[in-house]
Amino acid sequence: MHVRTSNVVTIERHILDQERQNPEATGQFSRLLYQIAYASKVINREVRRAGLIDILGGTGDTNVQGEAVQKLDIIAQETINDAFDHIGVLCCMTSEEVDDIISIPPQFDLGKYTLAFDPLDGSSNIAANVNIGTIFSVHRKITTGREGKEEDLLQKGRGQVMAGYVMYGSSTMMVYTTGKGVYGFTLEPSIGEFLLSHPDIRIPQRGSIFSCNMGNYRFWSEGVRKYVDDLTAVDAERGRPYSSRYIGSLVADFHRTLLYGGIFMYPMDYKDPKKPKGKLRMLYEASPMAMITEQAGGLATNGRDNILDVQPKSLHERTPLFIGSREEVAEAGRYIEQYG
Ligand code: P6P
Repeated sequence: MHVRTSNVVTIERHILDQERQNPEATGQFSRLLYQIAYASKVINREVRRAGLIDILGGTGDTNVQGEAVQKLDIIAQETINDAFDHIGVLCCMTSEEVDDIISIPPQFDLGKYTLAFDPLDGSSNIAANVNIGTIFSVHRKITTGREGKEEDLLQKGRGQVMAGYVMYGSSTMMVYTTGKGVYGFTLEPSIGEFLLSHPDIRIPQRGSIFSCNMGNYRFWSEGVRKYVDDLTAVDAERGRPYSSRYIGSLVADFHRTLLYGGIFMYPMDYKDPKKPKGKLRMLYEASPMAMITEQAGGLATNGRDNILDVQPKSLHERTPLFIGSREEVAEAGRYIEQYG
């Protein structure tokens, strides 16, 4: 049956509709989103082929996090870098895969936005065919002069003008917000278009699932342990015990939390003295996911402060993360306030 195209909203049509509603739109957001959609289609193709051609397995290199780098990480990094460096919208970028600030090559025009991205989060799961993802965060340039500086990247999450992720899984989805609600698009591979599938994502105020790596339980603070003990108590009246779901890929665990509700936690743990603030990174993991969550009616904290109000001090800094339904994240905060 032929579907009338007037009922189908492609991401391009959605972006144009958003632009029409925003009189001072300059088209720079549109170009950013087009390129994100383009880059994610290229990465999607490589991810899907990973099982078929020999690009699985590490490069033998390690990234700034000291983590083994999978070849797909490099492909994703280069795909995003090459999709954005020439479009005249960005003044600089930062990526999980690159130690220092990424400047725009001199032959290209400079723009008034910055891009922070994790090109392929969860890549350690690639060989197991687990959902992985690209996470992105956009801020306006705040310093004088044409070149982007670290200060333009080290902004509080509340200043983001766009945040989103692409999840490569049973279907490939893009979820993003520009501060006017959260929209989900599903890739229709037969036509290579992202089609609007979730027009207004809202997270339940309370859920019934908690998501964290229980293997770290003994390394968490007393407050976090007491909260997890509460979630796993036998107390039907309070909806306990919660179900536990954890796949170890932030985009997959977050996406489920956003749609079903509940809480995702990566607390600080005392297991690794090199990571006193937990494992997840502020600029291109916690901050964009926090904007999406708040736009969907949820909450994200570091256990004490709203993630969006924390001033980042370095490009690859880590942060504890409690994110999801407002009621659970607030509950976790009360246990941490009372017990540390
Ligand atoms: P752990 C993947 O390596 C990642 O950065 C996130 O995608 C994920 O949430 C987390 O690490 C999983 O960490 O310590 O539970 O394996």
